[in-house]
Amino acid sequence: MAPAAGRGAGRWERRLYAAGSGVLAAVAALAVAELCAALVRPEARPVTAVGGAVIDRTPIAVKDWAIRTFGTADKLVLQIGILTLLTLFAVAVGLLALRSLRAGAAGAALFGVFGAVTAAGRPGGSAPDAVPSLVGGVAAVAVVVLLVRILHPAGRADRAAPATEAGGTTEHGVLSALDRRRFLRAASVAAAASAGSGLLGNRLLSTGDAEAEAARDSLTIPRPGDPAPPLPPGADLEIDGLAPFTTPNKDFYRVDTALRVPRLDATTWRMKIFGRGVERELELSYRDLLDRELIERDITLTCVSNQVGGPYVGNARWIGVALAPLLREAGVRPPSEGGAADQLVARSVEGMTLGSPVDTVMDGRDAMLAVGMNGEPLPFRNGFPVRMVVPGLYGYVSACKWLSELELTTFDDFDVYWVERDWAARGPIKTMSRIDTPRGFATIPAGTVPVAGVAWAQHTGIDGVEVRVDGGEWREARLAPAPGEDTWRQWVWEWEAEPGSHRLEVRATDSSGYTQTEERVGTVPDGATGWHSVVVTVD
Ligand SMILES: Nc1nc2c(c(=O)[nH]1)N[C@H]1C(S)=C(S)[C@@H](COP(=O)(O)O)O[C@H]1N2
Ligand SMILES: [Mo]
Repeated sequence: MAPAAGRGAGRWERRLYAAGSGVLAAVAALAVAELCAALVRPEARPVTAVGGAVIDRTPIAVKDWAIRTFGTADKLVLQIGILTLLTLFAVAVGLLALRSLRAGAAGAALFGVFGAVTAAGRPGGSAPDAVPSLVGGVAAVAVVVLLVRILHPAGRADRAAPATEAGGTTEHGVLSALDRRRFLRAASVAAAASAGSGLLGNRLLSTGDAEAEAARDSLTIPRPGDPAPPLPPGADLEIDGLAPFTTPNKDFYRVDTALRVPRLDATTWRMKIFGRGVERELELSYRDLLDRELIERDITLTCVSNQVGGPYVGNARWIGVALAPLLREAGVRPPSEGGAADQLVARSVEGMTLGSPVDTVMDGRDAMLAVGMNGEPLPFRNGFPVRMVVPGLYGYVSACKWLSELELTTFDDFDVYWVERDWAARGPIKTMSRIDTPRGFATIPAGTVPVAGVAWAQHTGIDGVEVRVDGGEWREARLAPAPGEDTWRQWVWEWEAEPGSHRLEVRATDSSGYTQTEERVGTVPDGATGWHSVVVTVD
């Protein structure tokens, strides 16, 4: 009886150690890759690259669901998911190695190759991006082979120490105290080496980040030659719970596919303008942009993924270079004047592409290459050093962050990133209104209650907002003034609230005379419609 029990326990101990070896191999791979990525570029980290590739391939419905469910944490959830899968794979590789070292090594190598191919194949990726994963793969193979060898009878056979049942070193036997010690010692060395290179890599990466931050902090955006007029008095109603007229940078929404925010160096940044109908290609540095006349405008940005009542909308005071004159300088004419290109494709450093209609960009609105946001250089997460902003177009068809080039082409010839993923090629912002206060499901005291929110119809303007209670008559809300047509407007309606459960609804009418439709459609493919409503309890 005793020997059988011992053999069973021995088998489980070996399996446990083998699984642990697999996990250690994965940790070693990521740690070594971290160090290499610090030397190549942060985007080449295997988890970042694989995560990015997953984002690129995620079906639109799933992506929409993820943004809705996890909000800005969607990327964190994705990375946790990838690490969980990697751990399972690593356990499998460790167990496989116990059966056959060669197969286990191949499994570990596969991990490296997968990361390498993914990293190099990402938009904006190149051969050097494969290096961190490849070196990580080599580390994984080494760790799994060195560790599992100790557990492995075949490994001992290699070392001319034939295993026998009597020696207790076969796959089924109990691990000898000597082997257990050797294993634990080797595992500790592997763990320590991983921790060392991981921490060093991480340190180098964060030093790079700190340097980029210091460089950004030392920049000053010149005073704009064409400043924004002061906000009309009362533009901000300053009601509790109502979104402020100007969204502070720290609260500004963020939507992009970058798992790691690019931290570019403004002093080496350059962009070019080229393509169809361009008579003189332009190449511009950050300095070149700052040396031009700068315009300053209040513009409300909105994401096409914003649900009715959603948070992906914000208003900022942008400083930048007017885009249309720049395009004219390059010899570009809009299609309405016989120009050859109808699509302006903006490309970012991470390979993202966004396409705007040339006619829209050049129709006289304040389309700009923005460098400043609310009195400071663009924050990294909002596109430092330079991004596009076009009033009236959803972000996905206009607001390219971390801009690297502008290419004139046609909608027929080129599908940009989101269009390849079933979003509409053209995305004018739909007229929308939102109730900010009272919040849905709030309990409020009876009496006079300010019902307030925001409404937007960028580049058209908001003309009226109406509120109704429990499907009753529509009541005109009071509109706060706005500096122009390109921002949202706050509104408020004083409600004599009586006890009970009530449903508040809002709808806006824009300056073209259009009143928001009640019909609810989802965000895909070109933006949500419908009236925002909240249900509240009055005590
Ligand atoms: N490089 C890059 N630019 C991008 C995106 C992106 O994924 N990558 N997302 C776009 C989308 S969908 C929107 S709504 C806006 C959001 O800008 P914000 O993050 O500054 O609010 O950026 C746009 N610009
Ligand atoms: Mo968006």
